[in-house]
Amino acid sequence: MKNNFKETFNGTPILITGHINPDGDAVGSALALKLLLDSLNIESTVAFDVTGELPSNLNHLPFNLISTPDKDVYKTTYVFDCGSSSRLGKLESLVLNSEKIVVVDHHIDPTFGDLQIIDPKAASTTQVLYRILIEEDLSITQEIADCLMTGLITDTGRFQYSNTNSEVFSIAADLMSKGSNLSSISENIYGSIELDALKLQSKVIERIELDRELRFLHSVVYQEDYSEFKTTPAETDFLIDVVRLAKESDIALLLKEQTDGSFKGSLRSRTDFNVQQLASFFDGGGHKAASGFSSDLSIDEIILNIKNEIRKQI
Ligand SMILES: [Mn+2]
Repeated sequence: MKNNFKETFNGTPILITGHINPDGDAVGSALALKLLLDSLNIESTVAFDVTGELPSNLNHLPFNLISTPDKDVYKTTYVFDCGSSSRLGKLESLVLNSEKIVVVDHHIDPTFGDLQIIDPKAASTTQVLYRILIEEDLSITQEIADCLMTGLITDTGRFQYSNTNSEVFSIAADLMSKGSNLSSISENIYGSIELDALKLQSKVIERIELDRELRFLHSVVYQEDYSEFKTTPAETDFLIDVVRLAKESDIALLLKEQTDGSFKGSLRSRTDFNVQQLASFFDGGGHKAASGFSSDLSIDEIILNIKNEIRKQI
């Protein structure tokens, strides 16, 4: 299947973006395209709606290429790893105003975009982008390979989640042959955490509550934790991976209080249980094994609703 992706490069000016507070997959795919367009001498702007700073464990990526939009209208906008336009945050109207929106993603059924290159079965958006680059005979430099590898590593949880299939390893192998440094990227993403953020981990573990019957557990990070532990939300993405470790649970939830008192929830499943359905109860989204949502409800109400939804599924 030909997507004629290359032809879309003609519609300048170009904006490249992804979901609000982008993760390794969103930033990785956006910067991979930026590097490619730079190498072809095609001007483009990469921008995201970010609360605070991007996580430092992704700073092996060329963050210096990220800027702010300086035009009122872009002819072509590329959107990565973003299933719904509301997840673009404050860039939403700018994106929707552009003449052509190209959505590259692995979420189910994106609700927007003129050209959608989607594979919900792909482990990461960078996997979908990799296929396009190969198909269109576009060159993958070492820097681009590092960007693509980052999305592959983060969205498969270091090649461990159930979305890790043989194609993922084939792509990783090819990216390594193109010079991508798997071990140093993995070290930056997973092997090094700010000491202050690490200390907060003990508090979050202490707060874990387990429902043995539902095999569901949850914990919470409050706003005041960030000041007490001198850290920021961007440095605490790893906490859900700690919370989900408990053997007694199949479904894990970490709630993070936002500045306005609402909560952001990260959900993980270690079985066939589909946490995306839990997230969609709150109009959130994601994948079967990892999803997220936002809610204005209290913690107790959120937990109550989640438990009810779990009971419906099991
Ligand atoms: Mn993704």
